[in-house]
Amino acid sequence: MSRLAVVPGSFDPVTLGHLDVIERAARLFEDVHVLVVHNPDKPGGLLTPDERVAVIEKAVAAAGLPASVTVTQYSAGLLADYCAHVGATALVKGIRSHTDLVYETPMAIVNEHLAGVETVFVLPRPENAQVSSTLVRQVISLGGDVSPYVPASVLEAVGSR
Ligand code: COD
Repeated sequence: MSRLAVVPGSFDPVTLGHLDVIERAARLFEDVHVLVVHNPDKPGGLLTPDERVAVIEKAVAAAGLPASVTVTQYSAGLLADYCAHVGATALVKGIRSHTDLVYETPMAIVNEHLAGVETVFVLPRPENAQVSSTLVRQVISLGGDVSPYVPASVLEAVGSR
């Protein structure tokens, strides 16, 4: 049986840090679902969920990732429920700093308890470790250049407005 990993995130917008994590998941697991999840703690947004999915799909294709990496969205409930529904072996999350680890650890414990799904933490390349969607949104709102931090599909989506 092939092993499926879910890579969840708000991805508003997807960054080179996220792509780094998705690439690592694709090396570790036969199938990968990149899951755009509505995070109620992060209201508003740069891109709609549909736009985020489209932008990630283009970035994944441009990065030459296999067709086993698919992109979808979820707002129906617990992440653990999605994992149980699709039979995921693992959640894959990126860790940039100890702050991420502190934030992610309780969720990992609860997700294992609720759905028996393991959380695998991966480290990005150092050059991607400081990038965040929040930073990218701030730079865009002030008219700055985010091309060092995001895939081309984000620049296209933002520039076409
Ligand atoms: N390098 C490496 N990893 C990175 C980088 C980077 N530069 N930037 C972000 N990441 C990682 C984050 O640490 C995170 O693991 C992931 O990428 C997604 O990041 P974001 O910012 O797009 O998304 P978040 O932080 O808003 O996470 C949204 C989730 C929905 C994934 C999260 O809130 C979650 O897991 N929620 C669980 C909802 C639930 O079911 N709760 C009930 C009990 S747990």
